[in-house]
Amino acid sequence: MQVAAPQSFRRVLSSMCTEPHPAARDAAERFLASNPGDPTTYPTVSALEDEAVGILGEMTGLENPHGYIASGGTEANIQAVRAARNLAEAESGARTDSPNIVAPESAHFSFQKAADVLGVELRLAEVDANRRAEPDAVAELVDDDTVLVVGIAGTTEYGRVDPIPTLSEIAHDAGALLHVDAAWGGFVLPFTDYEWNFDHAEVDTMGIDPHKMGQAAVPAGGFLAREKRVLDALAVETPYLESTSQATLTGTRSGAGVASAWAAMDELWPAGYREQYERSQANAEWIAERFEACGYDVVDPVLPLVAADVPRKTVEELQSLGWRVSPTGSGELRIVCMPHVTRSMLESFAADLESL
Ligand code: 0PR
Repeated sequence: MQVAAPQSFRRVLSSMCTEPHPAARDAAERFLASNPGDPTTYPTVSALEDEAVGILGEMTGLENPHGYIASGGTEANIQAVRAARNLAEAESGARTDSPNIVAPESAHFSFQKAADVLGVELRLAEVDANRRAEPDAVAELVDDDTVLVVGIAGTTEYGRVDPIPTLSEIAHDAGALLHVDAAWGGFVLPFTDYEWNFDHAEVDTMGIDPHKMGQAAVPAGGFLAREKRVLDALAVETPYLESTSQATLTGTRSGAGVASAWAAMDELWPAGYREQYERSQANAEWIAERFEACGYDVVDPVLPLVAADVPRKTVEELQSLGWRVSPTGSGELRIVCMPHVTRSMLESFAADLESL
């Protein structure tokens, strides 16, 4: 049987996946059958994982990072909630028996999954007119049972960066942890002036995904913790493996994802990622202007992600021309300027848009 041709990214505009870097593709293939979940049996991929976590630490201002290459942003978010819940439970007398987490309403839907599987209440705070977390609204929802406050560094729908230092203060004043979701933004934010990382604020945990702007193969997410005790709060004993404990959520993991994350970062950090950020940001600003020239309202692209208020009928027509564009919750057309989204691709998209 002939296997179907792989996905072409030629007209994909709303995805957060992209064409892996050739070095990442090659590394993924070489490590397809290895399992970093069993480091004594697969020491090579395990060593690559340690190095990959080290590079993620450099990117996020964390000298001594504790963490691992996860399956993606969803796993990192679940693990952040799980660690915070477990630590609160382990506090003397268990701090709460009805833990909650507080996130801006712009948070990715994976927090709903986390809350559901972990039996934690998810409280969503309204965002401000600029679509960023509003500290007062977050503070209002935080109470003695709050174990985690979430800030987003690059929101899924509009690429917004929350005021991380202020959110961190709110979290710590309440005895909670602060998690930053930089799943998408983490590979572009090092080249901006935003205060989003471990160095800028007392951040406890972070998700940052090599398989998004990092140009690694899927699946390659990143989970980082400032302190070892946070990762330890996730560990379970593994009696019949040579290694004695495991902090990851999944058991068998993709050696391909780990090796490709290492290879992409080894190749691209920092110069390659900086160039990519500059190219993507310029593309976002260019297409934003074209939308405006067509008379559509545009959400200013503070990171390489543009949303424009294009009527649903026009979006459907673009889709029928083969453009993969999906709307935001409020119905705006959304373009994520991933590495495969080139200027010539956007020119051809703009020509189609203008012809409608
Ligand atoms: N956090 C943020 C800020 C995200 O944007 C996403 C994914 C996640 C967490 C979850 O990451 P994983 O999907 O790796 O677990 N945001 C994209 C979205 O929901 C995911 C995506 C990617 C969707 C590619 C479609 C697609 O083609 O839109």
